[in-house]
Amino acid sequence: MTLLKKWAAVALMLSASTAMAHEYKVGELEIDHPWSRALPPVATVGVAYFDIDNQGEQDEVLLGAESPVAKTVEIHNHINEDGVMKMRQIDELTIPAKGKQSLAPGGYHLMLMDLNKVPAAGEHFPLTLHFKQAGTVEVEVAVEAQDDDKKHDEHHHH
Ligand SMILES: [Cu+2]
Repeated sequence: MTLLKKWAAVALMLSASTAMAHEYKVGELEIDHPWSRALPPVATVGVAYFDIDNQGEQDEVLLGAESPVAKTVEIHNHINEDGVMKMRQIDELTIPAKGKQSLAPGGYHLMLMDLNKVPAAGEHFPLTLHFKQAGTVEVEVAVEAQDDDKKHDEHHHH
């Protein structure tokens, strides 16, 4: 009985440390630290960012995504059009063989359209990713409070 309890405790610790690492593996892919910025309660769209590491010998392709917090999820890129940064929807995103792809502010990102729930800082929400080879994987997106730069800016406005 005591031994069983010990094992249960170990299992619990292992799952807790896995959650903290916040990294997901599917096939040859490693998806690292999915995150999103906290949004104002009136927000209608959101974003999700993460890094994808492709350890495989073949290019991988992100085909799409979905989340219960949004009506649809689009893959977006930022492009410079006549000196103005604009977001543009793309059909798919390639992660080169033995390479990496970053979804980050100012570049590729997942756009959560028509939010039916605005996730607050400190919360997590599920996001399902569809890959051409590796198939489907569900990740948890961590909603982070506004970054230090933003806080810094707000401070200056006062
Ligand atoms: Cu976008």
